[in-house]
Amino acid sequence: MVKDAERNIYNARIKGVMKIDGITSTNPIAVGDRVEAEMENEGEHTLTISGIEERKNYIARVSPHNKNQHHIIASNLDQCMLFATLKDPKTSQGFIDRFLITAEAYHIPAIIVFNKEDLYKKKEVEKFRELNTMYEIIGYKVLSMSVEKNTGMEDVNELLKDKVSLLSGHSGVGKSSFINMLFPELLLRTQDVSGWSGKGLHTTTFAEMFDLPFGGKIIDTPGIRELGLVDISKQELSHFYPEMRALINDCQFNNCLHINEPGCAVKDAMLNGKIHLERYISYCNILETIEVRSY
Ligand SMILES: Nc1nc2c(ncn2[C@@H]2O[C@H](COP(=O)(O)OP(=O)(O)OP(=O)(O)O)[C@@H](O)[C@H]2O)c(=O)[nH]1
Ligand SMILES: [Mg+2]
Ligand SMILES: [Zn+2]
Repeated sequence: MVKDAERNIYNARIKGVMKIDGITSTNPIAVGDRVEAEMENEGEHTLTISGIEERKNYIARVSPHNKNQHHIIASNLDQCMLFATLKDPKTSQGFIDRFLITAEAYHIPAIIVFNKEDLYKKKEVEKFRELNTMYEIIGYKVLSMSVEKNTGMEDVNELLKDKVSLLSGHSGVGKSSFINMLFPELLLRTQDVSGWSGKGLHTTTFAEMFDLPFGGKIIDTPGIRELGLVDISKQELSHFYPEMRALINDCQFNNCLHINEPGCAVKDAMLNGKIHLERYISYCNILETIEVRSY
């Protein structure tokens, strides 16, 4: 679907084969793209897309269907907001870190928003405090809210104002519920997570961009289960951990992976408590999942 400057919406299709950026992606056009189009049928409100404007930026992940292809999640973004929950469903720190790494790799500022704070018991309150401190210290904004109880949402809206923002996160974290709160007339489909199995349940099935009533745009996306990192080598991974990036030049070896190498400034910082142990562990876990490619 294409929206024009007057906010008319058209159904559109792509003319012929378009190759963009020389990357192999499963979707040649992504939400956020600005396109050139020709009227196909005025009465039926249909367009033919003939070109895509150069992207300011984009964010991609490994296609869940084919690990050799990229899937462009969205383009022309000012920031991305990860919606996370500590309960129903639970978002793991590993998943949060993979999201942050992806955002760093594509140079897009990331914000973490914890939703469903109304469900917190003592255990979750403590967990939130810990994660909040851990991420804020290294420079990420962290917010907490409940869409259900309408708490904490003003601070989130404040950050969205006049920006183009991507909303991402697991299925069931409340992305569409949040957007529904902003546009009560919209009635996007949301789904109850009671009896949620964690598998195959996606209420939102395609990404869609909305104009915010207070200025800016927001993109709702289908929930993602796993976030496959695109084209990041073992050697590069620590560059996408801001707290490690600052220390890398102090390592004795310039190809240090910060595991067992002597004179490693990153490991020293972890042992001295300057790098959070949980972040270091997530680094090690993600490092292990990166395949060494031979060319
Ligand atoms: N307790 C509680 N439930 C919430 C809150 N926000 C949303 N929910 C519920 O969580 C469920 C899932 O919400 P959705 O908005 O469909 O989640 P989504 O992130 O859009 O999911 P996908 O479209 O599958 O990616 C719904 O039953 C919502 O009512 C909240 O703050 N607290
Ligand atoms: Mg949804
Ligand atoms: Zn090192």
